[in-house]
Amino acid sequence: MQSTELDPILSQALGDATRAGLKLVIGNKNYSSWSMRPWVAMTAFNIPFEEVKILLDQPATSMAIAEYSLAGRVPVLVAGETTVWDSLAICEYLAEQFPEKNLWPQNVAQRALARSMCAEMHSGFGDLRKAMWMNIRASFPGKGRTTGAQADIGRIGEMWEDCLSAAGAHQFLFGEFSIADAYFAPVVMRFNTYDVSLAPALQAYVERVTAHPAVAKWIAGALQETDSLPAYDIYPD
Ligand SMILES: N[C@@H](CCC(=O)N[C@@H](CS)C(=O)NCC(=O)O)C(=O)O
Repeated sequence: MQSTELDPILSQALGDATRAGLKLVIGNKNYSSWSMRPWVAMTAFNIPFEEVKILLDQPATSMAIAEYSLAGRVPVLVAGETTVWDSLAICEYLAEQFPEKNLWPQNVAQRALARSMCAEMHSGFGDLRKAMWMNIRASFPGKGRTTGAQADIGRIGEMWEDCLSAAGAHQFLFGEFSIADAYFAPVVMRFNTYDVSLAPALQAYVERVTAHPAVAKWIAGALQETDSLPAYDIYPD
């Protein structure tokens, strides 16, 4: 009789995360762009986790986050004794723990590019993030187009265009959905909210990401939330 044995390295990697049980601490789905990234990645790749939501900008927010991470920010991933904070570190941890799921592109050059794009997103685009904050429920057409935000939109569009012309018009940035798409999903949300006009191929990508089941699930969660942060609900003149 033939026995089925798991590859020991794969089995150990799989074991660590699943045995521990994963808990992802996030902020409000409507506003927390950093929380959206690992949540979408985990959901897209069918990585089971318990969701813990902490409402942002409340008197008790800092204390509630401090129970999980002294960095004072969400998202935080708790895997047994291991705590991982910061969206990018969480995505890297998940990619390592679930190597068979290919959260990053499989090709080494594409993986380097995907990582560079996520790192640029993580440390950059401050003007876009400041002038065009994420608010999934809102509609702010034409708002926030500061010079800096427009430059950020242009740079993001260029990167997407390069990826999509290499991957194919109907694909995600690196073909299959990857961490890179999860990482740019909050930008897609902003492009929807602020009605950013894009070249047809980029608009089609925005629609593809918006319709991805994991992204659609996050949006549905944001639409169901009843808590609101008034400071982010009205765009000042
Ligand atoms: N670079 C961090 C940024 C995390 C961040 O700024 N999170 C915001 C919510 S989206 C937060 O926790 N704010 C805490 C607060 O408002 O008290 C990451 O990538 O995780």
